[in-house]
Amino acid sequence: MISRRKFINLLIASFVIVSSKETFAEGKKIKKYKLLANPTEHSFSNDEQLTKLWLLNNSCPGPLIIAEKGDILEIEFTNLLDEPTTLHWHGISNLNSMDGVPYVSQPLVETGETFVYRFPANETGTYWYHAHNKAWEHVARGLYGPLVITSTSNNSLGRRDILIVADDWLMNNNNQVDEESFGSLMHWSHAGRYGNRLSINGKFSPNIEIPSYGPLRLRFINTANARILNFSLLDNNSLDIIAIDGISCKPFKAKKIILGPAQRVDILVEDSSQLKSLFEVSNKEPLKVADFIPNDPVIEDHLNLIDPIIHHQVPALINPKFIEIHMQGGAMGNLSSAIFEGEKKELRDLALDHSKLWAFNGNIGHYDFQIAKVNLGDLIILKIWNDTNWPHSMHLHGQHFWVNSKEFGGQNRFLLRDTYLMERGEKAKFIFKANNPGDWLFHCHMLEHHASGMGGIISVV
Ligand SMILES: [Cu+2]
Repeated sequence: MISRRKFINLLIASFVIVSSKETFAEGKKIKKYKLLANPTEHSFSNDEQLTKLWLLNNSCPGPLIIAEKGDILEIEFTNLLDEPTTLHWHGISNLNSMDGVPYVSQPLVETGETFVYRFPANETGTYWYHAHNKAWEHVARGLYGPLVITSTSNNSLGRRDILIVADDWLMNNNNQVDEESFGSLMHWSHAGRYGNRLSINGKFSPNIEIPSYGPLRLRFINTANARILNFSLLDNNSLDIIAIDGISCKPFKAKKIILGPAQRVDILVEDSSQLKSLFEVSNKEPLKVADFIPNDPVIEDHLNLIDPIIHHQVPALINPKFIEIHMQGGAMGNLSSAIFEGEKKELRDLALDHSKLWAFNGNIGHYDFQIAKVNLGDLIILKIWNDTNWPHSMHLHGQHFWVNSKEFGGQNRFLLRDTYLMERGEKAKFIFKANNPGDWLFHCHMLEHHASGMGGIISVV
């Protein structure tokens, strides 16, 4: 029988980095990691049977990758799965060749092969990495992990700076990932693959050790395929949001933390002695998903929990280039036909013959579908209309964008995001300077929607 203390220690240990090394080149620190993908068994809770997953370094979530702003990250990825895959570094304004999108920026990493990702850690914040081939299956089987870039003054990670990595699993009665429903047209045409178990940091209902008093930073990451998560910490208490999708923002208060798939929110808790439990509050009945267990704070704890805020400004809208994106399709939608592989086809045939259900501007999207081509340095406004009956978590690779967000209730506020949760029927403008050259994917992060047509390329040349 495992003791409670040991269990808590294991939980903390699940984020210990097993294979990081540091070297120096050209005055920069190079943080080196090795990630190995392979099938393995995982324990979500002590009293349930082991679950077969595909994991990185046998860890669920995958190991925490940390760098300080200004470092170079070098990650040697080896694929020991029976299927090819790649890794994408979500939210990083990356070099295009390191972005990890198969067919676009790199070849698939085949079974037994190794690919070295090497890129600069330019911005502090909460990011994550995940498989990008057949992501609707590979991410659902566990191929993802957290990535945090800290400022040099922030060294309380793991003590006063704590990750909350949430995932939604569709499990069968044997506590195994439900494989039969992979590729289900029902999921693909509706909200995506919704699960029936919620894990926090790879555990069902874990205890999370926190200092018994004093300030605390919590970094939430939604790694679910499709489920929108709503978290609350305390009854009737407002939360102090300090960063969105990695980027420090002008702090603001919110009643709950809303996270579309792939989104991140960091909050600051003034006094950790107030924290008791974490609740998921999408439904009428709040679901308790974790307990916070106080522990004596380490005496040398540093309290620099907020990275220096860089005051990003919405760029002046001089000579913007507009790109219109009309999103259609899915169940109860208004898409009757669309162009697929150069041919116009009825939606019914697209669904039954090709599992395609969603379109941008009348085109079924894919890795080779170019939405637009823009010039380096252009000011871009994506005018997006979610003309479907479903919410969508829209992600742009390669750069963040400004959006007048409706996500946190009350007043709209301009946020710098890499993923924006659009309500059904919503029209939004994503504003960004096209400063990062390359072919960048723009897609829905409800991973089933992307697989069935909701994705394309914006080329910056
Ligand atoms: Cu979607």
